[in-house]
Amino acid sequence: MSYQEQFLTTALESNALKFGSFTLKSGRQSPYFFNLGFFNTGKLLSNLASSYARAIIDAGIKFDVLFGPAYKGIPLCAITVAKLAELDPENYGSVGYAFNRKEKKDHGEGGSIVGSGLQGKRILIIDDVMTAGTAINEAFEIIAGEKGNVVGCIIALDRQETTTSTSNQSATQAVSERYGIPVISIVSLTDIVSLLKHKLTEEELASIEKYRQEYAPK
Ligand code: OMP
Repeated sequence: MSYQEQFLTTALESNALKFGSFTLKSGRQSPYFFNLGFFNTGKLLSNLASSYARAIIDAGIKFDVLFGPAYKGIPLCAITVAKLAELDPENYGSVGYAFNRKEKKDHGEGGSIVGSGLQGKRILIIDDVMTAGTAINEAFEIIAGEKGNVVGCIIALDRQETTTSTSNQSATQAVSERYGIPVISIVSLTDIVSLLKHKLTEEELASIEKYRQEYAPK
């Protein structure tokens, strides 16, 4: 079984991937929802970290710091950087990790970044899901403020949706083009449909197809 299939099977079993009717941050009404918060045990987190690490290693991206935007990115950068060091110590053993505080601290060391410094470093952003690309743009602003250099993004799920109804690019393609960087994912909506085809009902597949026609790049 590929790591993508393993990841999706675990997502289904843990209820991280659900089918029904969900209102997204963008206001869209989606027939499926992916909640990475359901990877909430040591075993599930280890599986999640392996999937992120495998996707990063496969893409061959070279970077100095893995940055996880608060709050959801915080455990993601920590578990993934540890797994990268375990799977490929030669190439990734010295990679750092960092995350931002939502509230600025005015005592101790101060500042809003915890972990490795970002200045002058090659940064890979790690996040959960990309729909319209709003969340990831905030991460770019934080890193630019710290004078870091973003060299890529890794997400768990690329929903392959456009940012606007008239756009002919998905949000990940738009981010990739805007910043001139690769945006990689463990899985995409295409993978959900192809790898879970036999585990989904006809109805679920039909509603995903309908949704896709509405929000996929034209
Ligand atoms: P964008 O900021 O529009 O790219 O949406 C991404 C964010 O939406 C994620 O960081 C989540 O907070 C949330 N989300 C999910 O977690 N899973 C989904 O399947 C869909 C969304 C969403 O609301 O679009």
